[in-house]
Amino acid sequence: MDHGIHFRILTPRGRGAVAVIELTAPVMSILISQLERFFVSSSSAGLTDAPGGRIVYGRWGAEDVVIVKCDQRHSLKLVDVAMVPHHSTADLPAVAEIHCHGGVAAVDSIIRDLRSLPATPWQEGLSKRSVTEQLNEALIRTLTRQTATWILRQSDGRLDRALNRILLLCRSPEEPGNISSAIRHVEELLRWRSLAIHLTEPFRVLVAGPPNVGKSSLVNRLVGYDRSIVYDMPGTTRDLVEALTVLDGWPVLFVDSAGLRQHSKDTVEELGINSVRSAASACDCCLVVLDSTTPSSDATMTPVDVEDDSGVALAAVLNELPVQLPIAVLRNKSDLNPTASRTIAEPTTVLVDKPVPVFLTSAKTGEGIAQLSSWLITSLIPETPDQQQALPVGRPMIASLEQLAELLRQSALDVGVYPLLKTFSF
Ligand SMILES: Nc1nc2c(ncn2[C@@H]2O[C@H](COP(=O)(O)OP(=O)(O)O)[C@@H](O)[C@H]2O)c(=O)[nH]1
Ligand SMILES: [Mg+2]
Repeated sequence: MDHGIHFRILTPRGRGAVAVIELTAPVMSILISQLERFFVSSSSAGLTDAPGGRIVYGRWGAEDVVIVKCDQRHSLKLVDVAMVPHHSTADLPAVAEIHCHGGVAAVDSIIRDLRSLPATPWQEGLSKRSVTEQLNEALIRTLTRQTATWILRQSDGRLDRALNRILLLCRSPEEPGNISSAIRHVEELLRWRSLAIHLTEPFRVLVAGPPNVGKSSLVNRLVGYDRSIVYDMPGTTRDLVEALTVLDGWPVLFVDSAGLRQHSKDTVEELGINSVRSAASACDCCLVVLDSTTPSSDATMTPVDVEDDSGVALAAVLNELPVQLPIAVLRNKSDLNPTASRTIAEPTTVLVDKPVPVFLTSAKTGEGIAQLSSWLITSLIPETPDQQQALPVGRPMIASLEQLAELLRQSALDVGVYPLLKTFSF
């Protein structure tokens, strides 16, 4: 007889109000003794005294949870009733449910604890998530109607078929051409990696530049509502750091570099560079804002001279950006500068060692904002697939495909492909 506790997550992964983890064990006393290693009941009566079906409030580490001891008959749904017509309820496992906060972090920390229990087999079959489940999770996390439509299209079977085709080719690696064909199919899915990631996560646009040039005002303009707090006094920014909007059906999150300062309790020197480094490496695009009325934005300026609003030299911020990342310079406050040339400025190489486009903008009048928005969209999504294209959905699937591509390229099929393929569970 299996004496272990089995558990599985009943609710879809992703954001939700409540997540439910179901546990089973041969008898309730085993289940309770293991649960009580982590669970502290809020009332004097613990789990042992609680009648079946009643909820027991308490803490699980840092999490508020409730635990429900379920009636044994509840577990009938766990087994195929038709297969066990002669079982008495005494043969059925004891069942309890943990109800916790519906975010991924709470569930992960409880699962980590459960996994640490001795003799607790993790039921791989239940933890594995099917393509359908992964698509459902993506639908929960997705932010716009357009991205939801892309995800829904995947559930017409095309993604299953695309993954199955790869699986079949990998099963017979000795057949001539199978490996190269599998690589081609994996690459065809991964070609849309960036777009696919942003079906469930917004594009991140870093807005950098010295204080008081109009970064917060521009972000407000771009998102169409007042998100950041705008101050007249330089250096007094108490900006909210992030503002989410939808551009052309895609979710876009603007991240104001001024806010990076607030995240750090370090001194300004240390501050900074770490927060800047992580913000810069995680962004998909960078807008460098300068004040078109001050000499600092003319062509003689070098970024070494200018301090970013995060407190770090602008040059250092720009140096942290991945090489291929789209960058644009915004010469803002054009309304105060009626003599500025209205023709689109030549790309400049002053700030970084590649030519980047320059936009003359005004957060006040809106000049240049439409052009900037369309540049943003074409830079973030240079190409869209045709509607029939299968797309990988969710970071776990994308990561598995990347690993698979690597293994296939090394022709290391025997080593790791089979366990890896199982993670798709199709
Ligand atoms: N005339 C004009 N003023 C602007 C423009 N953009 C920002 N400002 C003003 O410049 C000051 C600083 O703006 P803010 O957005 O807080 O700059 P930040 O420090 O870069 O975030 C505020 O008084 C804004 O009203 C603009 O395009 N035109
Ligand atoms: Mg600001």
